[in-house]
Amino acid sequence: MALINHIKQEINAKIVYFGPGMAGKETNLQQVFSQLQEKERGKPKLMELHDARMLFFDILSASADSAPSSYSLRYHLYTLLDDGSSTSWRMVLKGVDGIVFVADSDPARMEANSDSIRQLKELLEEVGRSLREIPMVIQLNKRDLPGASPVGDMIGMLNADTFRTVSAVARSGEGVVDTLGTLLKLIQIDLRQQGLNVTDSTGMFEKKISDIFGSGQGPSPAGVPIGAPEEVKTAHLETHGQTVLGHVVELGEPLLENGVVRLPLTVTCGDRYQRFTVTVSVSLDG
Ligand SMILES: Nc1nc2c(ncn2[C@@H]2O[C@H](COP(=O)(O)OP(=O)(O)O)[C@@H](O)[C@H]2O)c(=O)[nH]1
Ligand SMILES: [Mg+2]
Repeated sequence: MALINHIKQEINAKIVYFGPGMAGKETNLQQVFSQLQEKERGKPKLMELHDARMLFFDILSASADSAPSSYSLRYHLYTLLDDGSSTSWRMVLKGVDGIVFVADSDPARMEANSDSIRQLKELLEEVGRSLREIPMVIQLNKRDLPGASPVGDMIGMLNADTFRTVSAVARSGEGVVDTLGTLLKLIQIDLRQQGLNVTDSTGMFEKKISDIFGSGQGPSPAGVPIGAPEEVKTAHLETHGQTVLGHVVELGEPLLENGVVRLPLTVTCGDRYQRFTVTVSVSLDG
């Protein structure tokens, strides 16, 4: 599902942090962002959806030492800041290449964790996808809580024995990079299985995160905190799929940003597809 830009020799992979409200999804993204320098990540953006706000930014796994024929990877990290309805999550999950499921170790949140993973399965099934084909890491967050649910119990309750799990204290940064690094490796394996020649996991980002975080220790602040992300708005347009000469043309959620409207288009023919963005500048004096 990853979007490939042959001109830039770049593969774009979408990562969604999913989980019940207050489990620590936003905290994870904050920690990742704050550890990276400006050249290693894009601007953080915030978009109002129907009933939640979506936070996203991208990070680049550049490949100084890789073969010139291999593509570098740009990872786009997304989450919802609030609880979020199925409608909002459905939009966030569109075209996802990898998932971090953030579970809350608070014993009072065990039912919320189970409900959330069930919701995730249902949302993916609705669009013909399944957790069996999408790389996913389960993060057991808030391990610092006194009386945190035992790891084994949580794995049992989440039916998570077939997934990689990482224990974390996202608030202090512990386990945040381990979680993301574990997922990046799974995504790279998945992309190679799809026949893509991707940079191996010694890319700049992976090296950098292991340098700054050491071996699973807490972070030493390097970059800047996420601060106030730039607000982007969705334009109000009807979007629906259309069939043109056997190609299905689907218009994604339009983005309105600094007087520019970006229209994501996906053109599908059989099992092949290509994504485009139509950019239109808007001025008031026309
Ligand atoms: N004790 C504890 N609290 C955490 C941890 N990670 C996040 N929190 C807190 O949990 C609350 C919800 O976090 P947030 O990232 O907004 O959760 P989200 O709703 O899943 O995005 C905040 O008050 C965080 O400070 C953790 O590892 N331990
Ligand atoms: Mg929050």
